[in-house]
Amino acid sequence: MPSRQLGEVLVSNKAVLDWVERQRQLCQPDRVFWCDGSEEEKKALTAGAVSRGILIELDQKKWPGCHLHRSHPSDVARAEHLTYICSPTEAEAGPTNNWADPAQMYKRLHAMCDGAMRGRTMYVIPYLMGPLGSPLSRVGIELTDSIYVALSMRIMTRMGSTAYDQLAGLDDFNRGLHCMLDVDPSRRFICHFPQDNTIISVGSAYGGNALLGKKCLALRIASWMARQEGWMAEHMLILGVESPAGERTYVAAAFPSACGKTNFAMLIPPAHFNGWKVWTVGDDIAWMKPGADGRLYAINPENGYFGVVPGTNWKSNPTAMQCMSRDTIFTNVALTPDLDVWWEGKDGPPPSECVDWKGAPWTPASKDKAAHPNSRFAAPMTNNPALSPEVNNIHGVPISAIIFGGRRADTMPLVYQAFNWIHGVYIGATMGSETTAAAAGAVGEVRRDPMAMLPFCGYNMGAYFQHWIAMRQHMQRPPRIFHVNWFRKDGSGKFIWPGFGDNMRVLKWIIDRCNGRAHGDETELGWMPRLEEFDLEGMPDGAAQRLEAAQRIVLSEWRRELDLQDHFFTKLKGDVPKELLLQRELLASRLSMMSQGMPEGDRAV
Ligand code: GTP
Ligand code: SPV
Ligand code: MN
Repeated sequence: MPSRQLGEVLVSNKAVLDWVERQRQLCQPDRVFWCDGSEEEKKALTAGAVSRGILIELDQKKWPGCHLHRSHPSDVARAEHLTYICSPTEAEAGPTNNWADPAQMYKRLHAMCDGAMRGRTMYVIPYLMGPLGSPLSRVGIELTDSIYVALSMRIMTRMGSTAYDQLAGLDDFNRGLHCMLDVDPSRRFICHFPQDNTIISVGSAYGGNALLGKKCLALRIASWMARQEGWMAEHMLILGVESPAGERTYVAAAFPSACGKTNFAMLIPPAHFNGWKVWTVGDDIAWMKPGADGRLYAINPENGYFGVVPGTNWKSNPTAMQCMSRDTIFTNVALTPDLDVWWEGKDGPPPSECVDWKGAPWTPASKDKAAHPNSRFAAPMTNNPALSPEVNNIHGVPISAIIFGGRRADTMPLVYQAFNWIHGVYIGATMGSETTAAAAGAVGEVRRDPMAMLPFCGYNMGAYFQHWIAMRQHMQRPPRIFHVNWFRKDGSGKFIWPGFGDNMRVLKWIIDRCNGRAHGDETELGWMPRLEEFDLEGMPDGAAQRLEAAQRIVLSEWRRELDLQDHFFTKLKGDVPKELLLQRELLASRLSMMSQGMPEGDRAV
């Protein structure tokens, strides 16, 4: 066989060749570069990106293989208002998604992409979501004119010829077209065509908008496929807890963007949990399917982590610090004069001077932040010292618990357990959380974010709830369902619960419940730990009072919560399954009974 030069075509699959050729004719790049995923290719592309100033090489002694990228200042987070589900009818997209008619949207986008890569290179990125050979894995091909996207996709997915191995001769692959255009918010669209397994993203080169394997394929398109095919695509971390005796229990947890998945998936237990160990399977996305034994099995479709940087340090998340210690692309952190990186919440004092995420001079006296609040690291999962040995298991890992959790300053206790599956689906469906910097728009406003999927569900949210309910029939041993909140605040605005490693105490109760080893007290909300049995050993004085405060059910707060849930269900119109409306009624009546015997003002929920 003649030796292949970097960038030359490496696939003979006709469906791939035809589709790429059609996109080439549309976008008219000067050059098409077929990625193979090799080390040699990575070196060449990285050198090219550095020479063009797209990547800045960091101090290679401190940060081997690491680079900094600065995105356009208008392009620093997911753009939910510019994200569309283009299914044939508006009803299929549902009231929580932006919808556009597919034919019209194709026309509009094709006009925008017409000649858009003139003078540029089109990178052809074959990628595999999930382990090679897994029946759950899916293939995508992303065409992009961003070398930063090409290098990031290499970290975040199993990129290269391995994807063609999974595809074999078939034409069953996601077609993803990404054009940077002029990175102008007024010409920015992230569009999904679930029925065509197609994504077109224009005008953004940031994270979830541009790395099409992640939110676009692995959540929006996959959630639609999963409903057709009887599985689940969820915004969930997957972790394994190993006991000193070697027993491994796997849990999946859905927290909204920037609400703690990466941190939880990399948890290091406090000293007193000697012999306990948490293994990371995934930190953002879970694909789950019932197995022959009646349990729910999960794979992580990703190959790396695109994690929030600010607040990460050797105390809060040493595992993440190790993940980003080599071969990592940082986006929108600050750069020091000696080519080190800095961000708010890093260990040690801020540098006396540096260059902020926009490239402007910064000192501790500056009023703006040095790193963008949504600055991120893209690191290969193989950097993770706690990477689960099961991460490449083609069958996935059996899930014992599903944990829902939002960022709530009030109302929501630290932890409770659903009475059963359907009650758990209701708890997930009514989740609320404060908005974060992960999406463009206001930060800190409580909104409903069902199952942490509000921005990621590729079809009608009511039908999605129905799918969750229906999945129960396919599992003789369904996961138990829990709700947690690490973010409840006290009267002075401080977090009541220390979080991070101490979340092991909550996780321990959860897995003990799953394995039939811990008591639960029945409350209006669900099962709660018995406070006197909850493991607080090694925590500072006052921990018992703080736990009690974190678990408190405050009727006035729940009254408001029920109203907010009602508003949300009303917004979904007739699409909410009646089972969930009934669960809300049951909760209201339990709380109403609780209010009997309370002072006048607290009664009548
Ligand atoms: P996405 O990648 O956007 O989907 O987010 P994520 O859910 O993986 O969020 P991540 O773990 O990166 O956490 C984001 C923010 O939450 C960071 O600022 C963390 O410092 C903070 N955080 C995470 N866990 C805890 C916790 O247990 N307690 C508190 N108080 N903050 C936490
Ligand atoms: C999120 O916003 O949930 C993320 C980051 O995980 S991004 O990939 O940019 O969507
Ligand atoms: Mn996410």
